[in-house]
Amino acid sequence: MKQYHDLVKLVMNEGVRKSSRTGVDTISYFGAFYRVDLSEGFPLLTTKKMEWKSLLYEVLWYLSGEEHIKNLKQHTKIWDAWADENGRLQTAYGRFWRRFPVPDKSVALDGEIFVDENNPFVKRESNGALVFDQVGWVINEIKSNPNSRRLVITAWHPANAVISKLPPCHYTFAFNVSNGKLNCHLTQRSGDIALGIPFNLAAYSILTQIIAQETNLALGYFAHTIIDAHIYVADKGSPTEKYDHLEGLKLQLTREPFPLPQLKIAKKPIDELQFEDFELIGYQHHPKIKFEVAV
Ligand code: UFP
Repeated sequence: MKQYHDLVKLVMNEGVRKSSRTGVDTISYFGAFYRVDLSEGFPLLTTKKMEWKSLLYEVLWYLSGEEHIKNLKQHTKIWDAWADENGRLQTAYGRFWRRFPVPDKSVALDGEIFVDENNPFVKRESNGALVFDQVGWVINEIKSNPNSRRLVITAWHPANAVISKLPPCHYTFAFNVSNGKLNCHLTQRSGDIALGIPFNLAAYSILTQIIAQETNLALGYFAHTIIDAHIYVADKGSPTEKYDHLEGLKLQLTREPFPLPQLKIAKKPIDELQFEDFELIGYQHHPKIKFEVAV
């Protein structure tokens, strides 16, 4: 995919070297943007092998609204390091997408606007908490008011972000309908170009296709803004050497992309979709490239 290769080159050539929380330096570029036309195929990178099954399980976990990884961890270990011994996670994207905490009328401040319990997307949970289903609301809005410019879903909860071990990286996204096509824009505060971004791109492309199918729209663009777009780097012979991503990315840039695969999704309501309902067709790819995660 040309856009990904251009992004890698941009960060390599224009980025500045900075230290990072992980102890591994990065080459960092502020404010990167690219977009891909989803009607041209499913943008799973072809210039390296992508383990797409774990990311599909992750998307379905987001849509489940769970704040724990008890079910997810049976299929992928990607979130194990961030959860506590009971499988609870402070970075539960889906928990905020599907069950965002809302102020209760009884405790609302004077003049505060709160969502009424009669709103079909508000639920009272068994522990008494009032929550709002952002995904359900946005789908309903896309169907009834497609020209809306308020089709926003957020995973950023300011008080949660203060205590979370890993506050959401891809923290807000918005839909847009133009010419009968569904577009999606993702804003990401921090993006690891070699490891994270290829997964984030594929995950939100799956999500956009799910929502397009649910709302009977054709596929439009996926657009992505990455506020701190970075490549992990380390000097040869330094203690962090194994975390260097530059050599692997340079190898990837020499590879010629294959035509994109297609993703087929069974025609089912969004909350009934399961792993088996997704079929990846025609995924041709170059060999895997090993990148170590700097935690
Ligand atoms: N990261 C991503 N995408 C993700 C995710 C993490 O690129 O979906 F969960 C990377 C970005 C960064 C690190 O390199 O993980 C998070 O570190 P920080 O919180 O310091 O930005």
